[in-house]
This record gives sequence, structure tokens and C-alpha cells, in this order.
Amino acid sequence: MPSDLFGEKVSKALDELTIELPSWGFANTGTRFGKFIQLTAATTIEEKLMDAGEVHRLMGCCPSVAVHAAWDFPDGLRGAEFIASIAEKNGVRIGSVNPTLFEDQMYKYGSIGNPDPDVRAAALDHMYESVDLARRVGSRELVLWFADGSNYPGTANIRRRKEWFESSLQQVCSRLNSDERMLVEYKPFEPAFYHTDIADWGMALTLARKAGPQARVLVDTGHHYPSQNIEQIVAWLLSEEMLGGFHFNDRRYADDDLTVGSIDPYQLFRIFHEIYFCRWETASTPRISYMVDQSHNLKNKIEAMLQTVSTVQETVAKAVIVDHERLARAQEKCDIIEAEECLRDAYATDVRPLIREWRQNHGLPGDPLTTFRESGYLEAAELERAEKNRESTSSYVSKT
Ligand code: PSV
Ligand code: MN
Repeated sequence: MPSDLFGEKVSKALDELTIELPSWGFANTGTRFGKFIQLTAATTIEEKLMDAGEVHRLMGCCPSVAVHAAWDFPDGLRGAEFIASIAEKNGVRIGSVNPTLFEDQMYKYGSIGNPDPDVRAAALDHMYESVDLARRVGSRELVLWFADGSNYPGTANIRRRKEWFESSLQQVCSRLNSDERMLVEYKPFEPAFYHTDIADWGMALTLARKAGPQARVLVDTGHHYPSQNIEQIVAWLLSEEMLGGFHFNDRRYADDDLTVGSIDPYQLFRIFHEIYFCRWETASTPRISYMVDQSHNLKNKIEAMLQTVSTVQETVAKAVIVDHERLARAQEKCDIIEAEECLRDAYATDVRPLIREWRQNHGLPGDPLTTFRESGYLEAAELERAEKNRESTSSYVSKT
């Protein structure tokens, strides 16, 4: 394939690609063993939006920010418009709204899977409120992740809980307009360690189908067992027209929240290959929301987001230059070597010069990470935020 055709394909794919950043990816986060505070981390929703705005300014493809209802909107609906206006001031908008159905003490034994009907009702109310919140901030997407599950065999009625999930999700879906969506996320472990109510894509698909026409499945790349074939799940969901979006991150062991593509870049390529091969074959563009879900404990958060977005762009570029005609012919003839070489050729192509060119054509820095490091943004952020960050707790030690 001539390189100007590569350039055209890559440029068109990058023009279309948007990646949503998570508000929580800019704040200090930790592990069960404590937090290492970054003095430059965002301490308020204003600062989170400012950092996200900076990433968008440098990358040009991150126009929206995912929010968590309880973390970012402590006053609920009050103040929602104000927060939307801060996003706008920073050149971004509020994207998916994630109801926060964990953390609160009442959710100790679950939210919509809780045996206590009052807790289930409160969780449902919180989801209704999140629908209203999304509308107030101009978002059309609700992302639902449930920490519900159990830790010991026999302690939860799995079938009953499935029915409670079905009915609550149906009720939320029936509140949505036809252009609004609800994405159902699955995860097989953590915080529950024996059973999770929505453990895998099959369960998420079943619930989404039963919930209503606005529901789709969300694939968080970190929410799988080691060595699971994620691209096959993606291909099946595409075929069923039920793939709603992604939460990107990478993992070595569990839900490690590492930078996407940092551990297994070929897996990310295989995922995007399934999407772009499907787009080519069906001549259609499914509505897929690409979102990042990462919390960096050691890397600087903004720099990690810049790396993440670059990696996604590079991987999309490699997926889009796969020679689909050649691949389809090879698959038809069961020419395994030839088919595999189609993927290997594309994957081995250095697409970075094409991406740099695309950036320059769009008035963006060719090397956003270096531009950011030289900009003085972090030095200014440290002056502004260091004191507030130092005051925040980093340990679980009890105070006397
Ligand atoms: C849970 O592990 C998850 O992937 C969900 O998407 C949450 O909303 C997010 O992480 C932040 O905790
Ligand atoms: Mn997630």
C-alpha cells in the first residue's frame, strides 16, 4: 500500500477519533496500602477540568471528561450547570456520568443487588438523579459499574440479585430518551472476591438486552481474567450491535489501572483491528465511546494521560492501515501465514511520523509530551496545589 494512502487513512481515522478522559485520573489516588501524594495533582473538580483541558489543548482529541456523581458533584444537581460552565471555560465538556454506587456505608452488601429494598430504592434514586445530572451538564451517556457481589459461597442469592438488577436497569433505561445511552460495565472481581453480580460480558449483554434499546455493554480492558481473548469479546459485541464503549487501561495481574498498551500493546492493536475490520466489512460506523479509566499512583497524571492518548492514536493508526482486502482474501483461502502477515505488517509500521504530521496540520504540537514538560504547567500547578495536597491523608493509621 503506498504511503500517501496510509497517510490519508490515518488522517481520516484521527480526525474521527475522540477519547474521553476520567476526572478521577487527575486526582490523588492510592492502593490499599496508602497513597503517595503528588503535589501537582488536582484537588477540586475545577482543577481536574483544568488538567483535562490542558490534555485536550495539547492532543486535540479529548473534548469530554467523564465524571463520578458523588466525587465531582457533592451537591448533586445543585451546582451542576456551574461545573458544566467550568468545563466549557477549560475548552472541554462533561461526558459520561458515572453514578457512584459504592463507598457509601449503606452499600456494604450491595446497591441494586442489596437484599434490603430501601437500599435498592436509594441506589435507583441515585441513578435517576444521575440521569438528570447528565441532562443538566449536556451529557447523553450514563456509565454503570456496580461493586455488588459477595465474598463467600452461599451468602448471596445470586438468582434473586440478578432479578433485582434486571428490574432496576429496566427502570433506569425507561427514563432515557432515544438519543441517550446507558453503558453496562462488567468486572469479575474486586471489591467482591467470590461472586460479582455482573461478572462478565455475557451477563452485561443479557442485562443490557433486557434493560431496553438504549443499553449497551462497556468493555473495561482491565476487567478480565489473565489471557482472556478480549478482542473476541469485542468482535461478538460488534456483531450483536451491542458494543457501547471502552474504558482503556492495561494490566499485568488484575485491574491494575496501568497506562493502556504499556504491558500488552499487541492486544490493544487486536482490539482496534476487530473494530476497523468490522467497519470496513460492514461499511458502517458503530457508535463506540472511547474512554480512559486509569488512576496513576507513580506517574505524573497529566503526562500519563498524554502517553495514553498518544498510544491510542498510534494503535488506531496501525489498525486502520491493515490491508483489509488482502486480509479478507487470505481468510477466505485459509492462508494463515498471509492473513497473519497482514496484521504483522500493519503492526510493525512506524506510524509516528504520520501522527506528527496530522498534529502539525491541526496546529497541535508534534511532540505533546515534550511541549508539556517544557511549558511550566506543572511548576505552576505545584505552587497552587502543593499545600492542599500535603494536607490530604495518605495513610490508614488511626488518629488519637
Ligand atoms: C471499577 O473498577 C471501575 O472500572 C469503574 O469504571 C469505576 O467507575 C472506575 O473504575 C473508577 O473507580
Ligand atoms: Mn472502568
